Amino acid sequence: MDIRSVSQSKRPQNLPSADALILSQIEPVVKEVLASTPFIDVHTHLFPPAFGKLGLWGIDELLTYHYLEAEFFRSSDMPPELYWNLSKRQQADAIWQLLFVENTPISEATRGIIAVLKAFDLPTETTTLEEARSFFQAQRIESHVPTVLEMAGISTVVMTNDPLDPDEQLIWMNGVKPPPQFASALRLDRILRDWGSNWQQLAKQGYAVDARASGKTADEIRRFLSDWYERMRPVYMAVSLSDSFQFPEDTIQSKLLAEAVIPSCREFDLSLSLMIGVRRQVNPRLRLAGDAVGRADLRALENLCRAFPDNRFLVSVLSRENQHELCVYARKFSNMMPFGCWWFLNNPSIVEEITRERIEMLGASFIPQHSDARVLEQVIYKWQNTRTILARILTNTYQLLANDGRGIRRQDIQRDVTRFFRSNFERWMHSGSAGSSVV
Ligand code: RAT
Ligand code: ZN
Repeated sequence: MDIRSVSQSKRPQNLPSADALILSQIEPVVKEVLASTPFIDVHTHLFPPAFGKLGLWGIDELLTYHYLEAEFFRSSDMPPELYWNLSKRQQADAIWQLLFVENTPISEATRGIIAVLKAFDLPTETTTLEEARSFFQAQRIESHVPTVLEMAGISTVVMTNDPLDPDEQLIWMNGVKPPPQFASALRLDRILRDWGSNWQQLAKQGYAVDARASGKTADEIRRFLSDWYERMRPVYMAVSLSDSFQFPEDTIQSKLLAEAVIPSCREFDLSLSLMIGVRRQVNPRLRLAGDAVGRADLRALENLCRAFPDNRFLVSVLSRENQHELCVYARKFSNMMPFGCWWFLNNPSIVEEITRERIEMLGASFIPQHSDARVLEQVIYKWQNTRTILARILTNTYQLLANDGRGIRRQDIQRDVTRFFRSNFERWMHSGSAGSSVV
């Protein structure tokens, strides 16, 4: 129906106003708004140039992404032990040869490589990687980073910052400050998931903690978090949790969460990001590619959101089977913000399903996606794919609404897209001083 074909004078009161888009205009406007709105990438593993070797970029890193290594081991006869003994360049060559030359790169992760090569006008069908290697070698990382962020349409990436990673610790201790495009996130996996192997690191740094997390341990972890808050100025704290995560329970993890991390988040007005459902190292031979997924019991999340109404939780769940429950909990607890289609979910068919479900249940009150990029240039294909899927979903959503009788204006679309990819996150960062670092 051409909504604008009804003239003003004859227009009954319940018809949409004259500045509404006609149905066929919705798709181009949605695409244009998605393309012109700079997004915030709320969870990545990227680092700015000042963090040196921690920041991964270029063709060899792209090809040895653990998503591709997992696919390589499916099609190769090479035992993982042999692969790990190769140099990075040899590994990249082996992956290129097997997944791109001897096979058609039809999986999501392999298509991503093709899209990145294409974005830089590099050959996508050669047998060797020489041209791509020369191109990346010729780039200066300081100017390459802003170019890539611009190509991906993102203004800011949130890093993953582990205060107990020895290499990263040194950088922060030396007073290196990330530029405003790189917001930090204080990652707590070593403390919350493996206290037994990590408490001594804190003890060596002068915090009065012990293996059983007794006595002053919780207070001392709060002192540790306060020191790292000052150093990193994070926009949130974060932890990934297994599918067996429970709260409350009689464990060190539960105690440290309730007595150290959650009170610290309140103290610094930071949200806590919970990424639930990963089963680490089901196949250790594959290293980073050896993690899997399990369905979690989201009553733990219910208990957290109810017990700590003054805390804010950003939540991503890895299992497809947990997605609907997550939406239901988001309707019950406004202190919880679902975000992203994480890791094994970041495939067009699943992103489409989850995002439609979230829109139907939550309107625009969630953060549809993050990239989880580990290698700089990945943001190009990951955000390209997100924009393509979102264009389809939003067009359909607005067309349904227009058919229901509500006129759709460009500013409605802009308001929703801004909310999804910027302001939901900015508002979630609240009034905390660090929030201002997200630009
Ligand atoms: O997606 C990934 O690269 C995973 O290996 C994990 O890093 C995950 O995203 C995480 O942050 O734990
Ligand atoms: Zn991640």
